[in-house]
Amino acid sequence: MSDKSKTDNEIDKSGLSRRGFLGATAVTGAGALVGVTALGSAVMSRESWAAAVKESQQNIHVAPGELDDYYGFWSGGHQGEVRVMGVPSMRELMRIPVFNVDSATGWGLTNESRHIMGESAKFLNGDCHHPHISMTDGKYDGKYLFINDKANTRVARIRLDIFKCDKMITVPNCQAIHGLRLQKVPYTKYVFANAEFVIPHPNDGKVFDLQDENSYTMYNVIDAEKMEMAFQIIVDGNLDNTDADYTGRFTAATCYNSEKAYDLGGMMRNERDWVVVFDIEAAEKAVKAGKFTTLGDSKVPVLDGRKKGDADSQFTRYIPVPKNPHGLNTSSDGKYFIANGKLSPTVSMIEIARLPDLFAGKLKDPRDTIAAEVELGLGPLHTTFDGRGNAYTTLFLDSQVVKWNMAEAVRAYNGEKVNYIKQKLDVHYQPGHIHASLCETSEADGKWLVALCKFGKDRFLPTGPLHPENDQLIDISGDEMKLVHDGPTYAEPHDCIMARRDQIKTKKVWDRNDPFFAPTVEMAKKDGINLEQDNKVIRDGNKVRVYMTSVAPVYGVTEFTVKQGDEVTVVITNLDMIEDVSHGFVMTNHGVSMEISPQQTSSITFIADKPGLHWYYCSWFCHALHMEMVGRMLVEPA
Ligand code: CUK
Ligand code: CUA
Ligand code: CA
Repeated sequence: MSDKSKTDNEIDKSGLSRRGFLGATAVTGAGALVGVTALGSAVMSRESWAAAVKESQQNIHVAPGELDDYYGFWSGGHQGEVRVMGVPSMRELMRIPVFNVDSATGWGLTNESRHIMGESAKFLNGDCHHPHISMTDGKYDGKYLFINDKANTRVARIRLDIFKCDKMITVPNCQAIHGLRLQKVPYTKYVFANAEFVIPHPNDGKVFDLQDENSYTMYNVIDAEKMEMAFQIIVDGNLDNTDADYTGRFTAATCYNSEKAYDLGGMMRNERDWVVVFDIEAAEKAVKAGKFTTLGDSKVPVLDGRKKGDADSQFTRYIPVPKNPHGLNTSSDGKYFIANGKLSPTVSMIEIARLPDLFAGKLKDPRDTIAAEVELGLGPLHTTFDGRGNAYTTLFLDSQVVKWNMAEAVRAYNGEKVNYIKQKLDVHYQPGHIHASLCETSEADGKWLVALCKFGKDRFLPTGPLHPENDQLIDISGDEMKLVHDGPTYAEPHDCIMARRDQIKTKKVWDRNDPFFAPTVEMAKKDGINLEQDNKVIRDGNKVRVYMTSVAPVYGVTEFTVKQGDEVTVVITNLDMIEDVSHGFVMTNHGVSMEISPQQTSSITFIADKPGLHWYYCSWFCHALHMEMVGRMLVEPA
């Protein structure tokens, strides 16, 4: 860290010895990282917190009949879904299954969802981290939400008019999509997705050496509308998190394993790793000019963004920053890419206005783009913004959120005596991501902040060895941050995003022409079926298609007969027009369940492998006679 940053600020007062811990010698192993944590040394008891926040509770009480001001979209982590929350009430409004299998809606079971998941429907798990809403002119346009799957190297898109996933792609030639962000300006043409792990190319079992020049990972650029790969850029090192700027030209990504090491000690060897900056316009031009290669069977254009000796590629620059940096956040004023130091108590502010000169070869040293290296505390992971010039950074090891002023931090770095640290707030405990309302748009409004804490020990009723995480809501509308709510969450919302409620416009009833179930409509057409009227069984060898309507509280077909071993597809069209009258379809003892909301068509395929009478029933309580909404499948022995 720079000596320049050692000014007379609050950090110094609160004791540098503890803070110096990670400076040079900290790398004795992961145990040390958690060892010094504040887990056992919370400054206030749970009870005293409760008393302290009582008065600010008024702000978050959303009374019966009132609506929240913000939609929050929470990643469900390795549970695989997206959760929709109301903010500030922190009430869960809905869940959107994405990379998981969902028993209620039939996601992963229905033909419509499996069609969207494609080949990857064979995976029953996912690990999502980064939900982001599409933008136009740097503001949320409410069209889509995108999210990564680290576990199976996928990216999914959710339509925000129906709150359903409508596209999913597997990123080729890569392992583990982690960081994900969207182009902000002029609109979300691209999704930027970091493949985290370095792998050999081709990965065919002949080479296992990560130092080999054909071992690398790639920055992935996806066409957001088509949900197809646009191009890939090979990088040095690995990739962690990413973000885009407000000019539309640059993106940046953190690398923690510049060492290309296999193990913990190796990955912590270098005092500095780097931020890779991508010139997306230059990359686009190269692709258009056909100056790319491809890998194996894949047709995706691949650009080489690695250094050759000292020479930079035309698409990339590598800016050294300390040490195993993690979060990468673009300040909402558009001025900085901020890399969060993790193993360094600093964040590095990269001045975006200096990047054109860096790419033009006008700067001697890539480090000349650093506006400040700001000392904040132990374990900075992610940073967010209030639109008033302040940034908020999570300190994982200190279990704190630190509020700091960006302009003052730059002045302090340049030698002025300014106290850029505004406040440190204890959170409970070990915060990772942090998100302020509208913070990744030019409309950051500085009202609410959510700190997603990895440990919730002692904040909630005990639930056995597996504890919930703790998402804490913090009021940042005043000069001081005030903690107002503890929200237990299931494994594991790495990240969340908040949009004003007027920015999300949903449908109340399905449109019959919705592309979500278009393949099923197409199939019905081939069978000569009018989905809005017909109740018919079509036999096609050992394939049986049962078409039925539903109107509360009856199915259009209440009995059908098949032969043992037949492949049965049940297609149901819910003719109810009334908002909120969803039906379900469950075939008992067949692992079959699905949702059919008003005006929706849903279908599911299974093998009728057991002779006998099998009841099917409606699973959503739709009517006073919901229990009576049943039917029978009669299976004749083979
Ligand atoms: S990562 Cu989890 S705390 Cu996947 Cu965005 Cu930083
Ligand atoms: Cu239809 Cu319950
Ligand atoms: Ca490293």
